[in-house]
Amino acid sequence: MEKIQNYINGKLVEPTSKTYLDNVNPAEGKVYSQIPDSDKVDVELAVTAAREAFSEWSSASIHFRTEVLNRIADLIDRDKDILAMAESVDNGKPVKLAQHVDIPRASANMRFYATAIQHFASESHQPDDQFINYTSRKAVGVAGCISPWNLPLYLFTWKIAPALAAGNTVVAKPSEITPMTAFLFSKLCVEAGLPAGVLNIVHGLGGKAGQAIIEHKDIPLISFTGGTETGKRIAATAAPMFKKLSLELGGKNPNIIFADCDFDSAVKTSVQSSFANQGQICLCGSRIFVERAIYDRFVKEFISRVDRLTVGDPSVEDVKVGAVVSEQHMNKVLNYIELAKDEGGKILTGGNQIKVKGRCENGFFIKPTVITNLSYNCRTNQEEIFGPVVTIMPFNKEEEVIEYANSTAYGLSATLWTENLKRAHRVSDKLKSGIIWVNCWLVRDLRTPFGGMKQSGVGREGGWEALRFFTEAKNVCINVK
Ligand code: TXE
Repeated sequence: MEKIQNYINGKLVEPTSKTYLDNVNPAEGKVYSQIPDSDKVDVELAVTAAREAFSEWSSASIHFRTEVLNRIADLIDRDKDILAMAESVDNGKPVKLAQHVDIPRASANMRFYATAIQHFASESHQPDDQFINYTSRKAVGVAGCISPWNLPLYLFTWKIAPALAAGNTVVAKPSEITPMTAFLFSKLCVEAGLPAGVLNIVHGLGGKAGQAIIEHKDIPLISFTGGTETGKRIAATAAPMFKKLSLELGGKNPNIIFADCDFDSAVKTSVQSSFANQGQICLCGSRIFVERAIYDRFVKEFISRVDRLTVGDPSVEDVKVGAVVSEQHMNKVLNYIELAKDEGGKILTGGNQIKVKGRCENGFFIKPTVITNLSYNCRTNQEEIFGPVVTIMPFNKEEEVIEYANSTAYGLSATLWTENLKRAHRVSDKLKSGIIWVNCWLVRDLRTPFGGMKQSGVGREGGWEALRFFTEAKNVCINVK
């Protein structure tokens, strides 16, 4: 059985404790590899390597850093099918989704920041002809990057790329639930000639290896994506240490459909935004609000399309919905379906685990589920479920749906369907979400600020925001007279 290794100081090494955790293939419900159960000793080795590599990497030319990051992107492209299959086996997502989204976007992350750093300017200000201010933005030091299991390599590189491009060195920990592509990625970094110690990957549990990264005194900045509860714990550790924090957390995103929408486009895209990646994307639209005039027609067409989604073996070409990421997560999602029933919800389709024949008979599959007849402020409509489960309800007036949409503790993204331009701007302006899509979903431009409001996060990733996060600004004012 394959044993994943840590990547420390340019070498693939076993955990100092020599202890490992089981890594489960969620589509088969079977252990298929082992991951290092790393601890603070391993983190210390990683931080030492990163600290020692910092001076050379941060003072290397931008051109050199661009070259190395682009070489890594080239190798991701070369090995895209291997990486996609590994992502699918580790996470349970359809291999086609990994091939078309996860892996290409991991490569795009590396390429984007490899060149963005070449255009990342700082400022100068001259209040009069006596003083000149210039702002220098330089790498901070050893960055701690912690990523989740839903888009493993995509979100892993989303943090590492800007951190490295800006000249930091990194100690990264992928989720212990989906470690495989980070391990394969570390091999590509060795092949690309990334200098030793610039990137260090420590595998293991959040509360052990992850916590050791968060609390390490020589890691001054932390970039985290994961659950809101974990984000709270990380902030509690990091804040008294005055660490710079970027927290990309959960969401409970509204998908608002007005009667004047492009109906076919709205219903087709709503199936995607509800169930892509088994609903395990923080940007999924898990609360659907439909204007009453088209509610019955929309529900009928939406359910008919949802029922046609093939759920099954993620390695099979036309499967749209694979396994959810773990047995524990499957049970969490199934418990929420039971809660919905207790709260008066009516299951329009799905609502149960399904047994898939063949090699996946022991896998963790949930039928895409649509629930109605719930109040907008019940727990099912307020808490992040993060699975193939959406609620749907009608609304009458614009003000009413804006209140519903803004009613949760989250504020990550929202989707809006209307052909009325004024309404698009008016409603977008009132929605408390960091990212809003109008008549589309998951269109990503890496230059745009990415992140949520309220309990969906702190700070912004993406574009210049990420490079600003991973650099420290210093302003120098010179008297030239
Ligand atoms: O994420 P966790 P989980 C939501 C979703 C999901 C919930 C929990 O609702 O059900 O979060 O998911 C590491 N110090 N999202 O439990 O625990 C952990 O090892 C340092 C939304 O999988 O937040 C992993 O690498 N690190 C989210 C990473 O944090 C710690 C995507 C995420 O794990 C740690 C994923 C600690 N104390 C889940 N505890 C999104 N916004 O996309 C854990 N970790």
